[in-house]
Amino acid sequence: MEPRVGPDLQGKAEFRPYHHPAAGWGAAKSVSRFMAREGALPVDGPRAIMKMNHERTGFDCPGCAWPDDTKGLHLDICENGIKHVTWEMTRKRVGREFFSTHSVTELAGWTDYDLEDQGRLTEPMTYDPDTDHYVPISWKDAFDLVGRTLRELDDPNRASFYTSGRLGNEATFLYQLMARELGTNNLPDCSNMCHEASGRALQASLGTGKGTVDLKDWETADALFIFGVNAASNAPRMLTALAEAHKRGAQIVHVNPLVEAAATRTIIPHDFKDMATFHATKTSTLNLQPRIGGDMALLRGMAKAVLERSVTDPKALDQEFIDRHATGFEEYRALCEATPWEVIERQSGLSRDDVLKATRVYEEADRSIVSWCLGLTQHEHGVDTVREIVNLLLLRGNLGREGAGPSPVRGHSNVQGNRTCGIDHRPTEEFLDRLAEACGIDPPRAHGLDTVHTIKAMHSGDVKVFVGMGGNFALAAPDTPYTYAALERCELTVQVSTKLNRSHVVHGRRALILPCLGRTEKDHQRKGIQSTSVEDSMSMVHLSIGMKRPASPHLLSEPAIIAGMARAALPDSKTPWEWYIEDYDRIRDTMAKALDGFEDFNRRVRLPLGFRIKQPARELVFLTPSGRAEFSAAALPDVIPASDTLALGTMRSHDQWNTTIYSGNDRYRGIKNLRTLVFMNRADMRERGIADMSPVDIMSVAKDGSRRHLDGYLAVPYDIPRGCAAGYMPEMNVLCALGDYSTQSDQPIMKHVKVTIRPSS
Ligand SMILES: Nc1nc2c(c(=O)[nH]1)N[C@H]1C(S)=C(S)[C@@H](COP(=O)(O)OP(=O)(O)OC[C@H]3O[C@@H](n4cnc5c(=O)[nH]c(N)nc54)[C@H](O)[C@@H]3O)O[C@H]1N2
Ligand SMILES: Nc1nc2c(c(=O)[nH]1)N[C@H]1C(S)=C(S)[C@@H](COP(=O)(O)OP(=O)(O)OC[C@H]3O[C@@H](n4cnc5c(=O)[nH]c(N)nc54)[C@H](O)[C@@H]3O)O[C@H]1N2
Ligand SMILES: [Mo]
Repeated sequence: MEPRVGPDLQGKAEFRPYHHPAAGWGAAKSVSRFMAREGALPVDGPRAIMKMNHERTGFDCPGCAWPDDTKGLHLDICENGIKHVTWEMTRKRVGREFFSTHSVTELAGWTDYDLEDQGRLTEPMTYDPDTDHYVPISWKDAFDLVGRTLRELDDPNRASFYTSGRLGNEATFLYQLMARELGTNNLPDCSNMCHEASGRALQASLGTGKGTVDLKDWETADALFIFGVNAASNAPRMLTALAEAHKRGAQIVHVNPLVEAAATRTIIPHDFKDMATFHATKTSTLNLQPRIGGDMALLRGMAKAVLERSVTDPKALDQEFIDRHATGFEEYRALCEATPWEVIERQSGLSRDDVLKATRVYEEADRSIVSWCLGLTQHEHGVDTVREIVNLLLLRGNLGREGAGPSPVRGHSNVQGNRTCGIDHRPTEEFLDRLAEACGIDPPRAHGLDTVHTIKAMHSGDVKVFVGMGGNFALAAPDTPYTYAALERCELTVQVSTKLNRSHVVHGRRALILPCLGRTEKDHQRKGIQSTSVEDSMSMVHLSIGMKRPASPHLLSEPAIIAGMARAALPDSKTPWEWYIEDYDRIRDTMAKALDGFEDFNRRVRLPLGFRIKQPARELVFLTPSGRAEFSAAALPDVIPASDTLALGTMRSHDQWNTTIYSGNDRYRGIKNLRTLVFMNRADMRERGIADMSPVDIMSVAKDGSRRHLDGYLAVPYDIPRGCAAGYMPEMNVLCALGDYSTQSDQPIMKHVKVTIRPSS
C-alpha cells in the first residue's frame, strides 16, 4: 500500500539545481502565493504576522522551536512560519455537510493534501459504523464516550496518550496529570521520533536533557558547527544567526551529506536594505559531506586530531577544565588513540584532510557551539553520536561559558516544553514525588509506552484506547500499513485536531474528532482571555496570546478538552478541572509547585521576554551519577551499507510541515511538481542502469529480514555521497520497519534505512 500524500500534481516534474541565496525574494514570492491560495484576507494575514513572536502581546509562531530575537521583536519571522500561520488561519471550513457528503471509506482514498486542504474543523464528530460517516456529537456526549470507555478498561495501561509538540505548557501539564491520575505513564510523543536520542545523550553526559546555550551564545561564538539540519527550510530564523555570525568573522562549518541552502548564502527577509539591493550574506565557511551515519566517525577524528596535537601543544586541550569537571577522560583518550585514521576515513566517508580542516577551525576557536538536528538523532547510534559531540566539546572546555556548548535544534514549537511539563513515559521518581505532593495524586511508578511500543501494543490488543493530542500519528509514525492496522484494532481513537488528516480516516472501532482552537485564536474563558506558555529550543519560556476570532464558535481550547475528558473519566477526581479552565493562572500556580524551574511562574512568564529555565550544566553543575560531565567511550559503529545496498535518509521538503504538505515543490533543492522521488549519487545510478528522472523501485530490508517496497519513484541525480540516498517523509515511512528502532533511544531509524534501488520493472 502506497499512501498518496502530496497533492495530485498537474505540471511536469522538474529538477533544476538552485543557485540563489536562501530566503530573500524567492521566499517573499512563495509566501504571497500561499496566502492567496488559503484565502487569507490581505489585511488579516499581515496583521496577524506582525503580531507573531511579539513579546507580551503576540502569539508564538506555531512553526519551529527556534528562539525569538533577544533584542525584542522586529519582525523576526520567516517564510515557513508565515505559511504555517496562514495554514491555520485559512478561511476554508470542514463542517457537518462535508462529512455527510463523504463516507470515511471514500475519504480514505483521498490524498493527505486534499484532506487537510478542506480547512478547519468546526465541531466534534463521531464515527457512525452503520453509515460509515462521521456525524455530529455534542461535546458532552463526546466526553462521556471517552470517560465511559476509559473507565471500562480493566487496566489504565490499556490507554495511551500521544502528544504532538504544538501543545502549550498548561494543556500539557493537565494532560499528563489526567493520564497519571488515571494510572498510566503511557505518554508517547513526537519527540520519541525526533530528539529522544539528544535527551538521552545529554542526560547521560551532562545530567540535563537539553542544550546549554542561548541565542546570546550564538552571537558570541567563534565557531559554529551545524550538523544534520536543513535550516533554510526547517529552522529558517537560524539563517539570521548564521549571516550575522559570518559578518562578524565567525567560522561556520556545515556537516551534511547534502549541501543544503543554509550552507551557502542568504538574504534575510526582514533586512529591508539587503532585500532591496539583493545583497546576500554567506552563511558558511566550510562544508563537509560525510556519508549518512558518518558523523560520529568525523567527531571521533576531530577528537583524535586534537589529542594528537596536544602532545606538542598543551593548549590544544583544556586540561584544567577536564580535571576539574569531567570524568572518563583517560578511557576516551585511549579509545581515540586506538581508532585508526583509516577507519575514521572509511566510516565518515571523508578524507583525513577534510577531518583536519574541521579540526583546525575547532582548535583555533576560543568558543565553539555544536548544533544538530535529525540528521544525527534518527540513527541506531544517535545517542552515541550526540555523546561524541559532548566529548569533543569537553576536550576544550566548551561548556558553561559564553559562546560555547551543545545546541540541539528542536522541532515543533513546544516539543521541549512538553517534556519539561511532564510528557515523559520514563518519568523520574523525583518528578513523580513532586507531582504527587503538588496535585494530591498517587501517580503510577512503572514506566509507560513510547511511540514505537504504543504501536506494538495497539497491534497486539494490549492498548485499546488511543488519544492523539494534536499531530497526525497514522502518517508520522514508521511502518505505515502496520501503524494503520494498529490504530484500526483500537476500541476507541480520539484525535484532538485543527484540521482533517489521515489519523481521522484510519481509526478505531469507535472514533472521535475533537476540534480545538489554534494558537492564533482568542481563548475566552470565564475569567477572560487566556494565554498559554511555550518553551523554545533554548529553554526560554514565554506567553502566547491568540488574537483572531476562532474558526468556529463550537471549538474548545485544548486545556478545556482535556479537562472535559478528565472529568468524565475521573468523576471522583479531587483535581479542580473546571476551576483550572476558568483561569489558566491557576494551572500555572500548580505548575510552579510541581515543576522544577517554574518557581514564581505567573510573574516570571509575564516579563517582556519571559524567563529562561535554569540549566545546571550551564553553571557547571552536573546532575550525573559522578557529579561530573561524563566522557563516553563507545566504539565506532559500522555504518557502511553492504554492497548493492544504499543508506536512505527520509527528510522534509521545503514546502511541508511534517505530514502537512503545502505543495509538490522543494525550491532549494531545485524540485518542482514532484514528491515521489529519490535523490541518488550519479555513480550509484550509472552502476544500476538508472537514467536521470527515470522510475525506480525501492526495497528496504529490515533488521528481521522483512522487506518493504515503494515503486515507481523518480531517481534524481544529486550531489550526495556514494552509497547514500534521500527522499521525503512521510511517504517513505512505508519503508521504515517498526522493529527498526535504536536500541539506545527506542527512536525509529528514519535516516539510515537500508534499501536497494533498481530501475522499475
Ligand atoms: N518548515 C518546516 N519546519 C520544520 C518542520 C517541517 O516539517 N517544516 N519540522 C519541524 C520538526 S518536528 C523537526 S524535528 C525539525 C526537523 O528539521 P531537520 O532535522 O532539518 O529535518 P529533516 O528534513 O529530516 O532534515 C534532516 C537533515 O539531515 C540531513 N541528514 C540526513 N542524514 C544525515 C546524516 O547521517 N548526517 C548528517 N550530518 N546529516 C544528515 C539531511 O540531508 C537534511 O538536511 O524541523 C522543524 N521545523
Ligand atoms: N520517515 C520519517 N518519519 C518522521 C520523521 C522523519 O524525519 N522521517 N520525523 C518525525 C518527527 S521529527 C516528528 S516531530 C513527527 C511529527 O509528528 P506529528 O507531530 O504527529 O505530526 P504533524 O504532521 O506535525 O501534525 C499535523 C497535524 O496536527 C494538527 N494540528 C495542527 N495544529 C494544531 C494545534 O494547534 N492543536 C492541535 N491539537 N492539533 C493541531 C493538525 O490536525 C495537523 O493535521 O514525525 C516523525 N516522522
Ligand atoms: Mo520533530
